[in-house]
Amino acid sequence: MDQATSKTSFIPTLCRMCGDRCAITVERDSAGRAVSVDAFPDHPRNRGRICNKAGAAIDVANHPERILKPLRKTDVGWCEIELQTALDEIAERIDSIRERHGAKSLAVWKGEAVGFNQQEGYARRFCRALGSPNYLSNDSMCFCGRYIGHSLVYGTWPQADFRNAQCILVWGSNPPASHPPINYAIMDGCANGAKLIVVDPRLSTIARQADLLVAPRPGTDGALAWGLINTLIANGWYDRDFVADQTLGFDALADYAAKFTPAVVEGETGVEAETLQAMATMIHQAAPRLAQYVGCGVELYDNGIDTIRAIAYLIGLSGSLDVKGGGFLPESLELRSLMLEDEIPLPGLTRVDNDKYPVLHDFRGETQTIDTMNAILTGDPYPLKGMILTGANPALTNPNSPKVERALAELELLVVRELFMTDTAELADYILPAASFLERSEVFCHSPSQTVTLTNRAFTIPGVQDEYDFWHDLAHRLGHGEYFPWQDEDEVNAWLLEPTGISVKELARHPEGMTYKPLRYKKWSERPLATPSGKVEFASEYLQSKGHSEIGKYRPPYYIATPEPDFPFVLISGARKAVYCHSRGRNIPRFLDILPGPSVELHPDDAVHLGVAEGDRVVIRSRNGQAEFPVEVMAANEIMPGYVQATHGWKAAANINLVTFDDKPDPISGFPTMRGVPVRIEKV
Ligand SMILES: Nc1nc2c(c(=O)[nH]1)N[C@H]1C(S)=C(S)[C@@H](COP(=O)(O)OP(=O)(O)OC[C@H]3O[C@@H](n4cnc5c(=O)[nH]c(N)nc54)[C@H](O)[C@@H]3O)O[C@H]1N2
Ligand SMILES: Nc1nc2c(c(=O)[nH]1)N[C@H]1C(S)=C(S)[C@@H](COP(=O)(O)OP(=O)(O)OC[C@H]3O[C@@H](n4cnc5c(=O)[nH]c(N)nc54)[C@H](O)[C@@H]3O)O[C@H]1N2
Ligand code: SF4
Ligand SMILES: [Mo]
Repeated sequence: MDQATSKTSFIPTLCRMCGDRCAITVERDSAGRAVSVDAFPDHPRNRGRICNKAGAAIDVANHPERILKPLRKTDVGWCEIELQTALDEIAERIDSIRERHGAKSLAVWKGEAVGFNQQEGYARRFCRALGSPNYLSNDSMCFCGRYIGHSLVYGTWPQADFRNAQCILVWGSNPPASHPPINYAIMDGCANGAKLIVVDPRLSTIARQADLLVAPRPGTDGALAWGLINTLIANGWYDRDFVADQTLGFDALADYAAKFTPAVVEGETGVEAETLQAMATMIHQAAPRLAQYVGCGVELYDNGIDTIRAIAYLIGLSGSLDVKGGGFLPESLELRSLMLEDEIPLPGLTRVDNDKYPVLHDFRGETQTIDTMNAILTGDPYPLKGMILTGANPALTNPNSPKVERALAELELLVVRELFMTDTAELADYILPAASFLERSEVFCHSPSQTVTLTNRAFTIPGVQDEYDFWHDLAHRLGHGEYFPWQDEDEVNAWLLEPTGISVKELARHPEGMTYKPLRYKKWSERPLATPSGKVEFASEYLQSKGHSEIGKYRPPYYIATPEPDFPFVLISGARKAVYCHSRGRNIPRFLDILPGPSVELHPDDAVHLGVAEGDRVVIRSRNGQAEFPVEVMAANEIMPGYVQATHGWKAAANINLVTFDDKPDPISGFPTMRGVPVRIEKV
């Protein structure tokens, strides 16, 4: 490692062991090695707290299994090659594919490890410069379901102001495991007097803290939300002035909601009338200080977007849009954009998912990865031949893993940028060593606090490229150098910041983050929202024009609508465990000490019926495939009978995505059915 100095130094930066980007300080020893991580004391994101994943950034960066040289696949296995040779060969092969099949036959895929902001911006920029509409990412099954659901109603996703709330309502999220800084804010809110309602069919960590725990049948949250809407409207417990002045479609909403009587809600969700009433009362008493957060628990069902829309309506009805303690509408910093959408419009190009999800395309400008696998295998609507993939491991994280592996193996060229040899990297023609987050620098905005922070390189490794250097070098080889004119990431940072009046130097002096705009509320009273009408859209003409329902109507999830008698259990997959981020971290000893292996969570009565005890192995089988897990027998109140939970990210037979569905998508977003999967459980 370079940058050796004669003494120890401390570098403030933001953690990227998960997407939350808490402020940390990295200690670097006199040899230039990163040796420890601590919390940075006062950044609004984490306020001096970090989770136990942060320290392992060092283990990742210094890991003996890290890939430090480019690898080319040959008939006799992997062979190390020089970086310049690898880039030359890759450029040549991309050129050849482009000549034969057109630029659209090439795709770029960014994964969760390089998601949001600048690193994602480079990948999108490169794809655009190449002239391909096929930018892909993990976001076509993560987060943008929630983003789209809320944006259809409010033009963006309102950010819950937990610390100032009087009622905090969490749907399908377990922040102590998944988003520790959100958990800190929720706990602060509760300490300030807020009541906490958690909606989760499992007794998650946050559910244990709840003042009111609501446990609907998985996938039925939409019916619960409509029951709440009905109760609020029937009692007159909604903000009449806000609704009259700022919203469209209230009558349609009220009409549809009237069907969701307490009896109907109980029949559909299993939630009793008193609980529904208690929930509505707590919302009413706290309004407008209702801070609502929706997690990915409700997203990966085939009714996800409409469920999220129904839940989102509660913000507008309770008048909590953009008020203190409610759903805040952050203002952004006018950074330059890396996207190239205006410069290179790509008219007339169909995406490889056959333009099946125009709403996903309009809101996120990306192709659905699930359909991309089909397109690679069938050549329909056109051949997809080459892919560059960075920061993702879809062979374990996308549904129907065997198909994903077949499709990626079918490509004429697959380039994977990685830190480690993964199941996806194994399928590549070239593996390029990627810099970890400690080896790069970017400008990062934390929108709920409206602060901007510069992340700092703690060290670099010769021959290991950061994301920018890679896209830059490849673009120059392919004749698109004009779009990557900056020498390095420092120059990119300066270019991005230029219109803001904040300089890199100034930003570097503020590792605690700089407030770029003071927080202001009720901005809807001054200017239109970013919806087509400028109003809150309970009913969306836009969505209707795309062939979907104008309001977020409830449809039962797949497993209720289409029972599969041979598969009597229902699988919920993917509940986050505190240490592992998706498929990462299984090579980190300190994580394995905390959680040594996979498990499937089972109700004790189900364990008795199946004749299995803690630690016994079971096969989880769906009509799609099977996986094998050791049993974890839960307490009777921790999971519902008939439902099982297994977290994704484990390899080989314990890969739960051998079982999940890629063929029952949400019709609006194309999100796959990773929860609510009918399965059979058999003792091994
Ligand atoms: N440690 C760790 N942290 C992570 C990640 C990780 O892999 N590991 N991944 C990151 C990413 S990319 C994401 S998207 C986030 C996700 O983070 P969250 O959105 O907080 O998701 P989870 O923590 O999985 O919690 C989902 C909860 O939803 C519940 N659930 C399942 N089905 C339903 C349902 O039908 N209705 C309701 N109401 N609840 C349901 C589950 O029981 C579970 O408790 O986490 C991020 N943070
Ligand atoms: N069954 C089921 N499956 C799921 C989910 C679920 O709930 N249930 N959740 C889904 C969700 S929400 C998401 S976001 C996806 C995530 O799925 P992926 O995007 O595939 O995320 P990871 O598995 O974390 O893969 C990240 C890869 O990037 C590598 N990496 C780490 N740091 C860097 C870096 O700095 N640069 C580069 N180039 N590479 C790096 C890691 O070694 C790792 O192999 O999984 C989804 N899969
Ligand atoms: S929650 Fe933990 S892993 Fe995620 S950014 Fe914060 S410290 Fe890092
Ligand atoms: Mo995600």
